[in-house]
Amino acid sequence: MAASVRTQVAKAALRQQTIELPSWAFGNSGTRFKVFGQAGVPRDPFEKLADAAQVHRYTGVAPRVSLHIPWDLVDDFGVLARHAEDLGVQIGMINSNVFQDDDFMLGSLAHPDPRVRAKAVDHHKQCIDVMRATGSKDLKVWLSDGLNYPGQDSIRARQDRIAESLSQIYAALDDDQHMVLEYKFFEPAFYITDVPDWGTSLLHVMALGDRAKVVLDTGHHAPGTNIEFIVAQLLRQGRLGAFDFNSRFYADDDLMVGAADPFQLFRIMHEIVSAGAHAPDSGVNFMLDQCHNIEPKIPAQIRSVMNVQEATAKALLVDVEALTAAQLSGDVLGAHAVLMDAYDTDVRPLVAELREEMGLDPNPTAAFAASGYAEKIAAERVGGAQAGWGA
Ligand code: AOS
Ligand code: ZN
Ligand code: ZN
Repeated sequence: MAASVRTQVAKAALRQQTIELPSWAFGNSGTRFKVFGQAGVPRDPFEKLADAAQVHRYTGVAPRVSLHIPWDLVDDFGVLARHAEDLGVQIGMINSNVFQDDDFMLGSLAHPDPRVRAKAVDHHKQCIDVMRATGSKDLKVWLSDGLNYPGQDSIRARQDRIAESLSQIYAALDDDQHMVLEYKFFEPAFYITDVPDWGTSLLHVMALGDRAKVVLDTGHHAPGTNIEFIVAQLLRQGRLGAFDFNSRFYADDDLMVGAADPFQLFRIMHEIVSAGAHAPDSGVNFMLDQCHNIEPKIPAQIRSVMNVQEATAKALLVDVEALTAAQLSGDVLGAHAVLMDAYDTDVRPLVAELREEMGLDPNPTAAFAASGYAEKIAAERVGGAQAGWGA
């Protein structure tokens, strides 16, 4: 394929790709040391959606917003969904929260007490009701369940309890609803996390059925983990349901995707593109899971969307014929060079051109800054809410 044709194919694919935003990225967040409040942050889920809609307005590729329950609890979710539509966005995945209730100190779906497990299962059923009310088709489960001390509980019994609890949740889904199970190697538990890795998540979702898949949060691995290998394996099984994109330098840092290691993001997107999983019907949801503790939140989300888009553009520019030929002939350096040529391409003109073709400003960051929206919300909103996380 000629380079010019590849560019056109890349643009067509980028027009189709969508990136989902987390509602919690727009609220105040921080570390356990301090939450620095920002002027103009949303006071309720309606305002979070309004801010998220700004990101879509200037990037054109972020039309969905994930909710977190109960952080985004409202009286009438139908009204919230209509509000989203009025703003030009939709409600995306519904994230459950079984990590902020005193009852869950020793776990939720893995808790030794059947009463607490039932309470955790019930919370997921409430989330499924929210999905019905908002039209969301995806339930996202992340469990903080784990142990701090050897001997604290039975490792195997906890896996059995999780399997049983998950099967009750899965059974409560409608036929057109799906669930995804996220893994994380540590924190808040430090000795064992009950769903610590992709293998454990995969075993659980495979036991549930076809409508259960794995969520890969890029910040949830030990340093040095080869994430693109995990992506490739999950894609082979048809079980990569979603990404929680972010960057890490140390642990679950939740910094902007592509900030710490843009090359890793490119390698991940290369696996995605090689498998055709960037297509809208591939079943992979490209989500952000980030907190913006010290930087302005809407511009940070805009930048993150652009980072994913640029990594995808580079992956789409890989000369597949040349790469395959080099790989099959054992040309190690030739194959590597083909990949690096794509990575080293400055794709900013390409995505700027794409935005103009989509009727958008080629520079979303500048366009948002010029819009006066940040000043407007700072003046209008007083007493913005905390994201619910990181206090
Ligand atoms: C927690 O570490 C996970 O990343 C979850 O996805 C969590 O629900 C999300 O980060 C909200 O803070
Ligand atoms: Zn996550
Ligand atoms: Zn996380």
